[in-house]
Amino acid sequence: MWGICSRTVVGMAKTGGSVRPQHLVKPVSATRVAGRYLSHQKGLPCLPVPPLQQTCERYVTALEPIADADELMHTKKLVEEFQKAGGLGERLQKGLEKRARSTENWLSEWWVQLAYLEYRMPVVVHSSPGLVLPRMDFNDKLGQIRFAAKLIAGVLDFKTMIDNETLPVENMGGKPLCMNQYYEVLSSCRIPGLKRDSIVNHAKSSQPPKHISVTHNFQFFQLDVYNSDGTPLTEDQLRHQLERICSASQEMNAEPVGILTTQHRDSWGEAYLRLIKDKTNKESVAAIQKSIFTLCLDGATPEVTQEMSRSCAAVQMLHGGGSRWNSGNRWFDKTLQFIVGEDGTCGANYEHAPAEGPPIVALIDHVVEYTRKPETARSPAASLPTPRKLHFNITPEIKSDIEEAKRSIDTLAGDLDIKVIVFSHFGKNVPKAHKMSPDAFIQVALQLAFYRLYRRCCATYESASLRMYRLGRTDTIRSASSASASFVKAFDNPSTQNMEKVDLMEKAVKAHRSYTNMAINGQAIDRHLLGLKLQAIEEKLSIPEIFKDSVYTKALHYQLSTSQVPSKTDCVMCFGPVVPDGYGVCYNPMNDHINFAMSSFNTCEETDAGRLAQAVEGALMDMRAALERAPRAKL
Ligand code: COA
Ligand code: HC5
Repeated sequence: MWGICSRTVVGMAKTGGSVRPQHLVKPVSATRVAGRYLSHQKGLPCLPVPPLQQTCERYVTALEPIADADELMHTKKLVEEFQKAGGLGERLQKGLEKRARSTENWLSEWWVQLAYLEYRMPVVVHSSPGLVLPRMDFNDKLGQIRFAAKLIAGVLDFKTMIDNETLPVENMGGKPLCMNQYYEVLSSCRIPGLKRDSIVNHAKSSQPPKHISVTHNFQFFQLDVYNSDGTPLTEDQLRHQLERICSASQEMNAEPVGILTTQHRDSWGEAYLRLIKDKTNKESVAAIQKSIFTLCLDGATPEVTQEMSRSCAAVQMLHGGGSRWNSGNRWFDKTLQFIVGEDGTCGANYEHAPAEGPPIVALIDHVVEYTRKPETARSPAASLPTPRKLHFNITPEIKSDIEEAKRSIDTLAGDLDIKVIVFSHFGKNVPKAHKMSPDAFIQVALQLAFYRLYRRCCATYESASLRMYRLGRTDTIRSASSASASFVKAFDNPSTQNMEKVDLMEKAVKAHRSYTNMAINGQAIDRHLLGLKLQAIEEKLSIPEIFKDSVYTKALHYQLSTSQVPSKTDCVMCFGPVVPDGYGVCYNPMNDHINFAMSSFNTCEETDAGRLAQAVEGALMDMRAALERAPRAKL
């Protein structure tokens, strides 16, 4: 029944004759289309373990554009040693295959631990993405509250589909996708620990939460969003409740307890224990953690020119602008925070550990569509219970933790440079007309832009979805290939004929698309190599030399960390660089334009988000011009 990984299913509980992961067990309610989710999940294939020789070969090939000849020769020797018959590689491969037979997904749990819960940098900028929605049509407190009420109603509308298991199953290239991540994003929260964090998901408890948390002027509230009969509050009821929250939090000098969540995880882990020593604080924190999501009703943001307004909104969504602005009006551990400003700005920030961007974007697309519909039922609001203010007792110790967190977030906010651009000359339409994959076209343009700035190629990461497999997360598309290197080197060379440029472009685009196909089919190299390394640790064996090699470190030093996140709504997503001297690049290709958010750190003199943005625009334009100059027959 469970395909190739059916032998032992760990962490499973029996429910009505079938098995599901323990953490997904939910009581079956009368409204739920019982088992729909489960039977879909059961039909999904398990993530394969690629053949060892294939990964070794592909690893060496992937190094070609980023390692020099000597490095490559040395690495080739290490790889040969690793993969030889009876060697360490074979032993680890067998261990990994065994793990794959005894788990639902050999990678997912390792990945969540390593990429997120054991990663100790602040979640802010370093891990949690921001999402900027188009500016909405309001400009004052009343408009902010009205919109926020609609937004809550829209999320609850989406939640009904989650609760009833009636979400339409998504697919990629006609193949159904794993839907598990949708069940992880609401009512969940990250909890800081001393060495590693954890995630709690209250949606799976016997009494799932009925409230959201709201923050305004750095003060937190618990707002029940369901009536006692289980029906969600209507928009006018929600509006009334939000008004009550705003009136009860007029004080402007409240201690910004939420700013603690912006800290380095080890520091926050320690401060957390100090914070929850107090019973009131513990209860307040628990109410936030349990809430369905957090709504941040933001205060003012810096005044900027029209041209800068999208970049400024990206800052607001990514880190809140520092302690002087809205960074304290957050609980960054919360999986999902919606952010609504007074000036029509709105968007979200999400803690990445439980899910990738696409399910969050699908939820937000639904919410935006919902907010555009006229208001439906109206109900009397007078008898609703007062939203509960979540109090915090601030001891001198906690006060000093807050001050330290303020200093750190201000440094981080000051260091981050972010540039949002709308590339308006074309979108997916142009590459499609030239029979090229739009995503590959954009990635090749990024390679050209980087080469033009630095005269070299760099290790480049693009997220590929593994959701074709049960509990699948991501693998890496290595966008710097030998084909892209040949293209970028030839493109600005005056002796290269246009025909040759176009030919090299087509080859680079094809190479990228073929790497993408490999990755989404579970045959890329990065997660497999990681798995082999972790298997060595698990079996208490020595770490293979290929992982101690400086080239391996170089291959993982992603100066370009990129991700395509498409959406129906014309929005832009953003995240920080993953290395101090790198760029974060998130893009949303629409039919006739492309939204980009580029980030870099000011402390690195070599990087500049604005310069990269300009270079990408130039690269896209020049690539189109080359295509248009080529004779039609060629296309
Ligand atoms: N000629 C004409 N059209 C083409 C084409 C070609 N040679 N190749 C592709 N297209 C079309 C596709 O049919 C598709 O059409 P649509 O707009 O009607 O859907 C469109 O162009 C886009 O395809 P492409 O640009 O190749 O990209 P993709 O949609 O397959 O996406 C990835 C590629 C890597 C982004 C995707 O596979 C993926 O993994 N996405 C998830 C990434 C993710 O999780 N990000 C967030 C991480 S938190
Ligand atoms: C709102 C969606 C933002 C996208 C976030 C994203 O792409 O995260 C990547 C996840 C992964 O596993 O590839 C990581 N990255 C930001 C470092 C590219």
